[in-house]
This record gives sequence, C-alpha cells and structure tokens, in this order.
Amino acid sequence: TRLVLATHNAGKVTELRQILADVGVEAELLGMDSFPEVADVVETGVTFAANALLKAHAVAQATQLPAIADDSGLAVDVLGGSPGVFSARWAGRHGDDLLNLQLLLAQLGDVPDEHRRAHFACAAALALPDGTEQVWHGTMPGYLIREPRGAGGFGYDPIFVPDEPEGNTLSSAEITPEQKNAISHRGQAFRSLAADLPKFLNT
Ligand code: ITT
Repeated sequence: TRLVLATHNAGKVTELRQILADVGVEAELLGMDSFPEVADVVETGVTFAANALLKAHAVAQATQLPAIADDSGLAVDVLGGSPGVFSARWAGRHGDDLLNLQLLLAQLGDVPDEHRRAHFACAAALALPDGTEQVWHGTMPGYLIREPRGAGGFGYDPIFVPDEPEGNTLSSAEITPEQKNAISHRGQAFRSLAADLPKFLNT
C-alpha cells in the first residue's frame, strides 16, 4: 500500500516511517517531495485538527492515495493558548524559529516559574480519496524556561522543559530524538494513528 504524508519536513517522514515499522504496518510512506505538482494548502483553520484535515483531504484528492497530515504548535497557559495554530509564524515569517522563540520569551518577560506552564499539541489526520477521515491527538505538557538550552529538536524546544520523565529538568532540545519521540505530542498522535491504520487500508 502507498501512503502520503502531507509534509515537506523530511524529519517527520522518517519519524512516521519508523513508527509504522514498529507497529508492523507494511506501507510505503511518501513525502510531498514525491509530488512536486501538488500545491500546498493554506492553513486557514483555527484548530490543529482543522488544519490537519484541510491538508490531508487536499492531498488525498490530488494524489488519490490515503493521506496523513499533522498540525502542531505550542500553547502557553498565561497567553490564553497562544501561539497555538500560529506557532510557526508567531513573529511574522513562517518557520523563523529563532525569532518566534525570542518574541515568546519577551512576551513572557518576568512571569514567575509557576506561571510558565505550556504544552505542545499535535493533531494527526488521515483522509482517504473517498472522503473518509479521522483525527488523532497528542500533547506534551511542561514549562517554559528563561534562556534557550540545547541544540537538538527545532522550534520552541530550547525553551521548553517537558514534565516527563518525572523530575525532568532538561529542555526538549537537550534530549535525544528517541527520548523526545517517546513522550512528544507528535509521537503520541502518530503512534495512535499507526495502530488504527490497518482498519482504513486494504479495502
Ligand atoms: P509542515 O510542512 O508539516 O506543515 P511545519 O514546519 O509547518 O511543517 P508544524 O505545523 O507541525 O510544522 O509546526 C508548527 C510550529 O509549531 C513549528 O514551526 C514549531 O514552531 C512549533 N512546534 C511544533 N512541534 C514542535 C516540537 O516538537 N518542538 C518544537 N516546536 C514545535
């Protein structure tokens, strides 16, 4: 079976391929680099799930293959859940990770540690060419520190300390990709999706 992951992020493709292999799903997972003729959809949704579904349906229609898409971001309690769906373009330009992180730190200013709670959230959507759809979710709770730490990960990882494992004080940029996948919002959403995937395939 061929499947498409609606992303240009090669890291996400590798991660999902590994998860599919782990749960024994025999499928060939293609990234959008295999479909250069398919245009990106504009992410106009107000929730992660809405954006993931928009992307998955567009790609399932364009390729006539089962399509998976995810949308994710960081929600900060004291900011009412922002940056949320705007995480990738919080400082204005899509994907400017360093500027996004610096703006967020500036906005938090001197907010004390007990009010620096946040969580990453991910929605992973599957859409079939016939219009069938389902969404799976994952979250990674933690808190924001005052100075970036660590060179791993991407995005807001250097300023985010996950609650897991218990007593953890390392940022999500200071742990290995395997450690992060085991607890991350995207890891959880992708693992749940992978476990349910056989129900949707081979029809
Ligand atoms: P797509 O092509 O898959 O859409 P993207 O870079 O837009 O790739 P997302 O929509 O999943 O990726 O991520 C939105 C933003 O949320 C991302 O740019 C980061 O700023 C932040 N983010 C999401 N997951 C993160 C993680 O695990 N660690 C750090 N930041 C993350």
